[in-house]
Amino acid sequence: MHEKELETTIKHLAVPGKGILAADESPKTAGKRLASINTESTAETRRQYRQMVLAAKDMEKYISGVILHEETLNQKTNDGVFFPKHLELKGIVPGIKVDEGLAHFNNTDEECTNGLETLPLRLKEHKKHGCKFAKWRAVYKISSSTPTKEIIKRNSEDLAKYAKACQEEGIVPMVEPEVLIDGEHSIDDSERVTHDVLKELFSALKKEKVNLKYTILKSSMVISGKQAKDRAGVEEVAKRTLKVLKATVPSDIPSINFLSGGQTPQEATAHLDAMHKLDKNLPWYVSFSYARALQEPALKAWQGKDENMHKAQSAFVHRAKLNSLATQGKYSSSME
Ligand code: 5MM
Repeated sequence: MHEKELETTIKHLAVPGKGILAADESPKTAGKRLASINTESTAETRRQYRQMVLAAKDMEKYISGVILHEETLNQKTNDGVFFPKHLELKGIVPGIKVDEGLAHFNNTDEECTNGLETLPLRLKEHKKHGCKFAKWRAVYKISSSTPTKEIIKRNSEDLAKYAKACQEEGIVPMVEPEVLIDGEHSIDDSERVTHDVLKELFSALKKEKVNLKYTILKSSMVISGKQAKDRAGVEEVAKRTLKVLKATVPSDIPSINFLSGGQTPQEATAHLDAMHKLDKNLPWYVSFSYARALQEPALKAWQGKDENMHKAQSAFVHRAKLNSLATQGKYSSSME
């Protein structure tokens, strides 16, 4: 294993007061984001979208790493610099999403993640582009019959195999088991499922001999379903999330970076902040790896127009700053 390399990457990612930006939307998802501002999705408009966010002045004060999509690796900033190089020059670690999306599991409605077969080859290529960490996402839908034990086992094994392959290439794996927020489920259901998913994940990582010291967990929060009637408040989400993490995540894990998963930007910041207000002695660094919760306000301000670029970039950096404050328990809604 490339211990020194992995250790350096962790040191540059898990920086107090900073978090990770997920800018790895597939062309399909990026298309939905662009459609929301009436902008056609082409390789060029997606490049402009990345430019808007990644060239924002001062983002490096709050962002330690960025997860990119493969398409972005070969695109350049307005100044003609490849995006991974541009990030590196700002002192930000470039990362890459390496899963190849979702597929039906055993002819059921549950989903597993594609991409393991071609992974070793792709990791070598991404490394040449300067990527130092990689992300793989597994998803779980909560319903009266899901997730099943079988899908939890399969996804955990795949996440472990992926993580092992990354470490063998000197790339830090970011393992992302996402328990979806969609649905009417209660926070109790979310707690139970998140607990089971994380327990199985860490058992699979152990079996595969993945070194946890060089692994980042990208987790969802324990939260009521988006359509649930009595949704739990901020304190409750923070309390339950920390309860599950403490019961399942070994302290060897250096950093836990949450996904926002459909929470509003304000909710995602408030939840992270509440965790830090509740407990000042967490065994891991606890931060963010948001996509929507960091980029949504900027996207709205931008509207695909050059003349709005500055305003949009300010909105993005403001959001990043509020989340940075949240990692220190210093956020307040009056700062919005
Ligand atoms: C869950 O999605 C990840 C975090 O984003 P949010 O904070 O918005 O929930 C995100 O990294 C996601 O994996 C990428 O955007 C890629 O998604 P698609 O669906 O395009 O593969």
